[in-house]
Amino acid sequence: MAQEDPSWKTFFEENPKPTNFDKNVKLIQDVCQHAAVKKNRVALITSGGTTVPLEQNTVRFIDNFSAGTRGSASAEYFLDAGYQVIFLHRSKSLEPYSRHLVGRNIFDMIEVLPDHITVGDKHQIELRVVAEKYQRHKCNLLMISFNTLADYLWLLQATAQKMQILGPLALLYLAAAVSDFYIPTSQMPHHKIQSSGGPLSLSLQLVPKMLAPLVTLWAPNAFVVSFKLETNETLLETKSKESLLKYHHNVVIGNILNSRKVYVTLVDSASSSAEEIRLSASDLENGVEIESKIVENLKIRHEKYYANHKTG
Ligand code: PAZ
Repeated sequence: MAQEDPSWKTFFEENPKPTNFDKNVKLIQDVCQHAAVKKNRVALITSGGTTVPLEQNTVRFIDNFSAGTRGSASAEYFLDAGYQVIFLHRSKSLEPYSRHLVGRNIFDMIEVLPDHITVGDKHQIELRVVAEKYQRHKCNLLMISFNTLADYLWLLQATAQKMQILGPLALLYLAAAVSDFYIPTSQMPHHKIQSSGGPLSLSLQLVPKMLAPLVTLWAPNAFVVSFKLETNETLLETKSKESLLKYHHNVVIGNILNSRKVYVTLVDSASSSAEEIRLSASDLENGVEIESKIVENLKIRHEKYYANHKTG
């Protein structure tokens, strides 16, 4: 009997590519080829939540809580650490550098003078700090956006495949909150669901686990870091370890929904117990972000991984 396609292949057969896919993949390919020649490290950071449309002409969709805080902050720290960054993010979620201005009214920060406008005195220093960092790093930052789960998975697959050329110089940091459930395109109504049809029942399919082909086929030599989100702390370490055992990648970072900004655990295949990163009271007072510590930790792990790959 002929072997059936694995479910991840079927997913890509059944769900069309996003618009601008080829153009975005070309941009990603250029970054990877250039970095491979220069032997630069490249981090793919995925960030924000995926939507699950209920209709093909989408009026309604299922979404999740993720704002892209983790991904956008981490992108800045990876850039500071010397990485080139591909920032694969949910459209309109937080982005590196501009995140510092979210919720602020730009018109309250500028002064309008007779022949030009300028930044008001009160905001000069804070804007200068962020603007200088942005100017310094923007040539090493490629931002690609997605909306739906299918858009995200198409772009994830293509980016991982293009990063293969980088071997162990590639680091994948999968912080996006990706839906586990979806409605295949063939089962979605074409037009807006009408309330005249009565109460709505939805039947969602399981999304195939893409970490398996990612680790074994798409980017087999990359350093892969996944995130595990739980709401029940007692499950966190077990679930993180299970994920590592199942997919054989490099690090799983566990976090709890309500404490994710101050506490994470890292598990890897080499150590039997989890390493904790927790912000102290003085870190919080000084505005230290947990992502700075996560990236510092991963940079060291990635350096070791790269050195081992080269020698052996
Ligand atoms: O985007 P955010 O900063 O609000 O949240 C970050 C996060 C909790 C989505 C991330 O740290 C994470 O755990 N991502 C993986 C989620 C999962 O699919 O298990």
